[in-house]
Amino acid sequence: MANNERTFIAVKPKGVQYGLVGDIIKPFEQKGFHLVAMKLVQASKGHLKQHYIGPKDRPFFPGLVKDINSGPIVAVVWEGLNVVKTGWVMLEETNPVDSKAGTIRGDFCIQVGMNIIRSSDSVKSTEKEISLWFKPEELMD
Ligand code: FUP
Repeated sequence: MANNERTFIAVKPKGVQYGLVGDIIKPFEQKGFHLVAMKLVQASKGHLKQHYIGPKDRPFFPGLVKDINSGPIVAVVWEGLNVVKTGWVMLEETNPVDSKAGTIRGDFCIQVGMNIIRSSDSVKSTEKEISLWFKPEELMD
């Protein structure tokens, strides 16, 4: 069991603009995960293209990059047992229409293009995402 598993989450610009940062961070703190790093950052389009490699050929990709480039995001790293999978359960489905009430996307958003939060979906992708957004010295033990 890896108690030091880490995940990367990002509150997207709309979540920051609508004052939802506290509501999105709180469930992770309450759950008992450890905060390892957090910052408000304006992502460049180049940086976002490196981050979103999976959907880069999808029709919604230009709109996705434009949206996340439209203002600062809050980038956060959490650590704890099974945090990647548990984080996904707490967020719920990519499309909020499929997300249950009581989850972050189930409670705070309606449209897939405005789903207010991003989370790593595997232990492998989380390592890449954390190193893309944070320098090693920004991560606390
Ligand atoms: P997720 O891993 O939940 O961020 O979801 P994906 O990697 O599948 O999609 C990345 C982002 O693209 C989602 F957060 C929302 C956006 N998206 C759309 O805007 N339209 C779609 O049809 C699918 C995804």
